Amino acid sequence: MIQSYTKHLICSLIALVFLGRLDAQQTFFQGFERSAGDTWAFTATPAAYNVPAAEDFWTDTTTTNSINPASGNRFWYMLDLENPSGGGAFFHTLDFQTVDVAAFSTNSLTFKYYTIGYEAADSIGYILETDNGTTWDITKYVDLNRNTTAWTVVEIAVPAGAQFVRLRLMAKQNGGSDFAGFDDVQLTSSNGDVTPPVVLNAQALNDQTVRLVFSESLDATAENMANYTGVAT
Ligand SMILES: [Ca+2]
Ligand SMILES: [Ca+2]
Ligand SMILES: [Ca+2]
Repeated sequence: MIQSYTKHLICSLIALVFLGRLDAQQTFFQGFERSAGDTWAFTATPAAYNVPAAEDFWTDTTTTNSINPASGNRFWYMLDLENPSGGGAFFHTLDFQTVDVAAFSTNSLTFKYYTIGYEAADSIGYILETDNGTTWDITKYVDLNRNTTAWTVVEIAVPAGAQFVRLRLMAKQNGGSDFAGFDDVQLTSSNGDVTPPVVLNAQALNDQTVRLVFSESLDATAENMANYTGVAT
């Protein structure tokens, strides 16, 4: 009876911890799909333009000749930004809505980008600010790869104790053969680590031993066989 009660109590506590973790999380996402799933609002400067006749693009769009969306049906597309169609020889920017993360201890901030043929004078990157102001410190600019030729994930480290997250994606570029895209901009804030380790690879070393590679570090208790026999005491 006592044992049964104890088991019930443990199960309840585990459920509470699990639910508590689910509650203690918020996510903002922008996939440029023009859908309800795009919860992280942004402002484009200059305003979006889409001029096929001049091959000048700073806009969300569907698949193009050079780049497909990283996810979904649309992404943010850039071609020949130094143009008379609304662009020019300056950084174009996407500023994402300020997010209050004061209630959370852990932030995961990621986006995907794609570049083809950017030269030294061209540039694509981002600035992260953690105040709730409106200015952007160019000395914080992070310059990214000019020729990824594939969608590439950028993971931005948000400093511990950050009260706000503001993200500015940026690009400047001239020429009709320099293509780029942004997609899947996401900020997930939580208390504690809510992302479980995922098995990335399994290798049979012999008929009794399998080596597993996980997506994140496991602590040393993963090697303690007692942890696999039931509820630890
Ligand atoms: Ca998308
Ligand atoms: Ca052009
Ligand atoms: Ca160029």
